[in-house]
Amino acid sequence: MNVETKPWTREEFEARLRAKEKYYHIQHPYHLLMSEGKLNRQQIQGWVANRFYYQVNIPRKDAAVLANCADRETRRKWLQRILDHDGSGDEPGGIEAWIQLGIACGLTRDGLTSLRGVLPGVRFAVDAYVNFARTAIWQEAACSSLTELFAPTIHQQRLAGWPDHYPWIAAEGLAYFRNRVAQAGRDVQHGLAITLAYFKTREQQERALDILQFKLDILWSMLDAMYLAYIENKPPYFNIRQL
Ligand code: AHQ
Repeated sequence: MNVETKPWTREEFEARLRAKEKYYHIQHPYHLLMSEGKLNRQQIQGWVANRFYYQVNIPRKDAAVLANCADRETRRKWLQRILDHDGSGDEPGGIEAWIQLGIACGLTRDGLTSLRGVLPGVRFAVDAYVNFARTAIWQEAACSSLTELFAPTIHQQRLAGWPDHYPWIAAEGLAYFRNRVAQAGRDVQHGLAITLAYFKTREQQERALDILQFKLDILWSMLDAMYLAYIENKPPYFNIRQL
């Protein structure tokens, strides 16, 4: 078997997955401005309103994974992701926490849930993620969630920086980020175990890296749309004279 077709060891495969961190959206100019405290109120509100579309679609993405998965043990674990976002029992869940973030940023519950502010480019990227989870085999959808390998850092960066950079946002609004650090860590252990166990041949391992890059592209493209609209002030049709 020549070098180009020999499967990577489990350790090498995991290292190559983790090496994709350099493409994570923490490096996107929008996020860099955010972490430096350089976004104004409207630019923060725009980000929160657009990311809300991503958040409300995560449980639907995860329900698609469940629907495609015949393995009861996997479903029992994967189900927790839906409960984390939709809430269960007395737990209001992550979608409610994101609404609280929006309210802390000066948005309204109705404004957020109406999805009126969602940019076309954000909608296309998020819908591509949900549709991928609906049509791919569940192991490939599980692999696409591995961008969360890199998520704890980005949530911790917000928790550390926002109080100083954006003192106008009430501290309780940051609860989503606080809850997500631990949840992301737990979810990613499960997603990584599935990925390292399923993608065995070199061709499959290369496919896994392509799937992770596809998801990184989704996160990056969302911020591209927001950058054009809220930093460059060139939202869709900005140059079309309104009759
Ligand atoms: O808040 C986030 C979240 O709930 C999820 C679920 C997970 C998935 O299944 O793809 N990915 C994800 C992410 C969340 N927050 C993003 C952020 O930057 O706040 C990061 C994102 C991810 O890394 O995929």
